[in-house]
Amino acid sequence: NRVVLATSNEGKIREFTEALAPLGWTLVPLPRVTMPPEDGATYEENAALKACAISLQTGLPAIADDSGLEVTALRGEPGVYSARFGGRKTDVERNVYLLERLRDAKAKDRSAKFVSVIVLAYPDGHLETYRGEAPGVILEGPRGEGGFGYDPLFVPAGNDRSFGEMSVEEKRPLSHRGRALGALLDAHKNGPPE
Ligand code: ITT
Repeated sequence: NRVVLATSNEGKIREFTEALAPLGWTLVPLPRVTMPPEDGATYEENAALKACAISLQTGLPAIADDSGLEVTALRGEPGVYSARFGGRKTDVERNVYLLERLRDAKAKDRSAKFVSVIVLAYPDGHLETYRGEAPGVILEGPRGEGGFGYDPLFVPAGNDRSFGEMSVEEKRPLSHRGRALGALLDAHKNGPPE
């Protein structure tokens, strides 16, 4: 029941590890393998690219997540390009850039949504795909030290704290990844992947 976690993003690793614990799968860290370029046009394509490549190279089932933030006033940017928004290298630089873009656009609409697509790929080529979304708003400035990526700027709908102010456990039921993982957990209640 070994499954490779096909991500090198520390924040995702923390969230997957916490959420998948009840399944009792042994999560294998991403070995030193060649990750394919993420050149798909959709989260689904990119998640499948990552999960399939790792499953084929390791001979084990592999789970990958492709995700992004879609900002209404920026017509859905950065979307699938969230990890390299504006060519900025770090989370903090991308957060600063996002705030600049919203200021330049004189955006009154601060609404946005996070999207996560999780693909579980098997060495025989079989794929399972799960999608989750989280609507919310973008703050005027960062709040909180937790989470990763755009978390300090994002307040999920119906809440008053940002993802950056929440623990992994608090973020999960409200987040895109937590929702996609919920569907995966439901589908695997009766045992691990073979
Ligand atoms: P892997 O491909 O190794 O999984 P990555 O960070 O490159 O890692 P993505 O291509 O899916 O992953 O990029 C998604 C980006 O969207 C991520 O780097 C964050 O900037 C942002 N993001 C996704 N989910 C997020 C979350 O829950 N909280 C904050 N930012 C998130």
